This record gives sequence, C-alpha cells and structure tokens, in this order.
Amino acid sequence: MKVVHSDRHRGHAPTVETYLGVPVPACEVPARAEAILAALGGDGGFELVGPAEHGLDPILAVHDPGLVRFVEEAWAEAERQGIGRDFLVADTYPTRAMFQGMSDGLVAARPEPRAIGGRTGWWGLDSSNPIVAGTADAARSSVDVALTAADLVLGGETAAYGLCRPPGHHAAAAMAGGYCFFNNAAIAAQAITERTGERVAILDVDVHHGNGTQQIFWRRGDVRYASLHADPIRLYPFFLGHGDEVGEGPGRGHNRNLPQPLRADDATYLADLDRALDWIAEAPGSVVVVSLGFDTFEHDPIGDLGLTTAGYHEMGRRVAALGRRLVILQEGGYHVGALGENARAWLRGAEGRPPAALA
Ligand code: SP5
Ligand code: ZN
Repeated sequence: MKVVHSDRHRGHAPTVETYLGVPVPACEVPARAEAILAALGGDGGFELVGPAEHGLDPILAVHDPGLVRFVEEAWAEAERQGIGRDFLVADTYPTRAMFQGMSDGLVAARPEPRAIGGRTGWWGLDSSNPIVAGTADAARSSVDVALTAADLVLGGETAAYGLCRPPGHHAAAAMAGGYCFFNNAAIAAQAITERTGERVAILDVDVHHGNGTQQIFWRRGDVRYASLHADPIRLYPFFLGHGDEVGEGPGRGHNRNLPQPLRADDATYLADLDRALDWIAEAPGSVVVVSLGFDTFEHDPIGDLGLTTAGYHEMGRRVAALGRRLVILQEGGYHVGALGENARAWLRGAEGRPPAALA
C-alpha cells in the first residue's frame, strides 16, 4: 500500500495545550506522525510517497471562506495584536445560549470580531486546540496528503493511506476544534464524489465523534457518515455523537452514530463495526473514506475504550472485506509508543497480510 506523508506537519508543533483552563503538555504533537512513519517505513511492505499540491479550491468546497481566512491569518494576527504567548487559544466562545430568543437572521448578521481572542472563539469549538506559527501550513499539507491518497485510489489503487497531521474530523464547515483545522476526510470525500459522480461513505473509527464530518454532510444523501466512538455523554466532543442523530432533509438516514460503552473491548467494538459496514454496504458507491484514529487503544491517554493491537488488525481486515476501495486517513491516537505498531497492524490487516511479529 502507498503511504502519503509530508514533513510539513512538523510546523504545527505545540508543546502546550490548555485543559480545563490549565496548561498541560500537548497531545497532538509531531512525534505522533514520526512514530507512524518510522513503523511503516520499517515494515518493508509500504511505499512512501509525497503529496501533490491541490490548492485552496477543494478546501473551499467544504469550508466557509471565513474559516479558511482565519486559519491562514491567525498566527500573524496574534503576533500583530501582541498577545505575547507561545500559542493562541480562544478567550470567549459564542455559545448558543448567548443568542437565545434572537431571530436566526439577526444572529447570522453578528459581525466577526477583530480582536484575536474573540475571533479565535468565533471560529473555534474548544480551548484545547492551540494555534502556532506553522499551524496553517501544516493544515494545508494535511489536506494535500488526504487528496493525494484520494488521487491514488481514483487512479486505480485498491487502497491508500494518508498520514494526515493535523487531523480533521472535528472541523466543521465554519469551525476548527479538537486539534483539527481543515476536515481532511470531508474534503477528500467531496473531491471523490465530484470526480466520480458516485456516492461516498465515510467510516470514522476515531474514539471521538467526528462532529465536523457529521455537520458537513448532515443534509446530504450523497455522502453517508458512520461513526463508532466513545459515548459523548462521557467524552469530547460532548454535545454531538448520539444515536438519534440520523441526518435531516436529503441527508435523513445517511448519518449513523454508534456510541460505545466505557472500556469497550475488541469483540464489543467489532460487532458494532460490522453493523456500520453493513449499513455502508446498503448504499451504492465504490469508495470508502476511513477516518482512522488509534485513540480507541486500551492505553490511550485521552480515550476510554479498550481496543488492542490485535483488534486493529482485525478491524483493517473487516473494513477491507467490504470490497470497496479505501482512502484511509489518519485522525487521532495519542499513545505515541504504540501508534506505529497499531497503524502497521491495521494497514496490514487491510492488505490481507498477517499481523507483524512484535519486536
Ligand atoms: C482528532 C482527535 O482525536 N481530537 C481529540 C480532541 C480532544 N480534545 C480534548 C482533549 C482534552 C485532553 N487534554 C489532556 C491533555 C494531556 N496531554
Ligand atoms: Zn480522537
């Protein structure tokens, strides 16, 4: 399998994030991608390739131009306004109760603030998502990695893996958050449906609900979204990811959430994976975009499920058994020491190769 990666992810190098208002070591760090790259490179069965530049148009096909402008300008503007910090995190968020009782039109006409603290809240979900000098360039390269993986599959590969970093699935049309700036999987799915005229499915197996992907395709019947994730009653993103969120309008019945119990093991999880795969198989289409997270791992520092490395091999095997072409894109996973072997297990499973003997 071809593995698409770019060194430009390294520009997004936060060392600190804030968690419940307190600075803590950053989770979403360059070492994550380096660990996966080293393991896949060392396997001998993967071919490493660089991304092609795809420009802004495919990003603007799913994102609000205001979000794109914000991501591109945020760091320079933070410096210009003299925040005097190593990283930018929002100060104030426009939470829905602030607008209670106002008409939709008047709410929609509220202007974007100019002060960078307010502006970051305007375009953001949460305060655990630091922006640094190289964030915008890394986010652009991550999209290029995803789109290059999609190109490979549309060009005839059965499957391709995009080592995206930063991840994407929490980014909505007009919102960054959850370590995500541009929604790599949504941008790839949109490009695939435009180019093939086919329907596309997105299977999201990150431990967190992909609220951004769900939002982007909420009213669309041409891209269906299935997600397995820790029940949002317990875990980020808290406010979406419940089982009764099924899409609306033309998208009704094209969104499927399968929230998982605390410490769900391989067997519990894989039974729901089969439900998601059967549901994907009900709709036509030849390509599935996989939002692949390893924060479902039993030892992940921020997840609360119980999957094992052997479980990832089986997951890859079952997803490939759908018989559709796979654009596999990296999302989360924060146990840096296990990321390489987990990625290797999943992708070897998808290729029909046996699990690697552990070193
Ligand atoms: C793509 C993805 O997996 N995003 C996850 C976003 C989770 N956001 C909340 C994280 C709060 C945990 N912070 C503890 C930091 C310790 N390093
Ligand atoms: Zn996650």
